[in-house]
Amino acid sequence: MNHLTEIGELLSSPKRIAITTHLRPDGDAMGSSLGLYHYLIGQGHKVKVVAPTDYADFIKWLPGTSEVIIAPDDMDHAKWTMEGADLIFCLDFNALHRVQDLEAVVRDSEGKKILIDHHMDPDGFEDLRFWDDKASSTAELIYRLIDGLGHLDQITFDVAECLYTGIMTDTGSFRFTSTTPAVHRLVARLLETGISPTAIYDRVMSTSTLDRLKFLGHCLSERLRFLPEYKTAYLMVPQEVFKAYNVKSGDTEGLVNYALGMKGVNLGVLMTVQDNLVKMSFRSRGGVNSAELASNFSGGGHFYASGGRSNVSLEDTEKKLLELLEANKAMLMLDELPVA
Ligand SMILES: [Mn+2]
Repeated sequence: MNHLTEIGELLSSPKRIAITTHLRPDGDAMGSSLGLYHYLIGQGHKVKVVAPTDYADFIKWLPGTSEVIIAPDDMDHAKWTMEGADLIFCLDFNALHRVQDLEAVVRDSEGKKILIDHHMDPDGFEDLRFWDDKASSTAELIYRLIDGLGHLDQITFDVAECLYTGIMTDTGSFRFTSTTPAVHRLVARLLETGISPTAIYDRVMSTSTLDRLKFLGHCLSERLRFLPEYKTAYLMVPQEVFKAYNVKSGDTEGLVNYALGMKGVNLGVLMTVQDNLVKMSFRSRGGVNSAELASNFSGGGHFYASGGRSNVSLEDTEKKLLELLEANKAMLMLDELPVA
């Protein structure tokens, strides 16, 4: 049940609005947040975007990025913004712990919480929602919201650059199964504002450093295992590898897709050690439900893309993963048509 009408009513008079998203914001988190920001500013609202943590340089060119409050750098400002907001838009996450240190201040704020998201099973902290787990991205939902409010003519160049970036990054450059005809139609509408797909792709994707490419080479040659009996490939990357190649956690972005990209693989898994936790990413195809697999590691997400974490060692996490593969062998070996 979505609340387009109620959201439209709330936005029909000027409001103080905070927009927030999940920690370590990705292209969709920042693209949807800043796209909504530019639209709401254009409607005469007072708007601030608050990111719970800093985000990668490859999205720091987005229009409006210099106005974003990064909570750990300016916690007081982040807190007043939440406390003084009439409305708090919560974008691209389904559970309030995803805003990390902002969790209490968002929960306790008297502002109405409006969830806009495409992850499975939101935990229900919000007052109003605009949610669809079949949407390619939260940026697509922002477009649909603007369209639903009858404001497609308000999609400016800045709004379009932000939303395009969100959709492009969350669809793996328009190749995931969520890339529907409707997505291409709305992207066509974004391109009509004059934005350049070539320039945006280059700013976001053509950003490798020599260290990062060598790190990738090491991971693929030394850290990749293929288990044809489970149609699974996985990468395990211990902390010392990050140090040896002088790379950061954000540099694992996209690594898991190499595992899924192998012929005969229905499930790709990446395990890295970060902040004394094993972080896990799952990517799947066919009938393999990554979110269900990730739920065994305190995680979840989408049918074909999800994440989890484990607080035992990398080796013990691997053991647990192997048991899980054995228990789900029937699902992993299926080659049926996509069900989501
Ligand atoms: Mn997203």
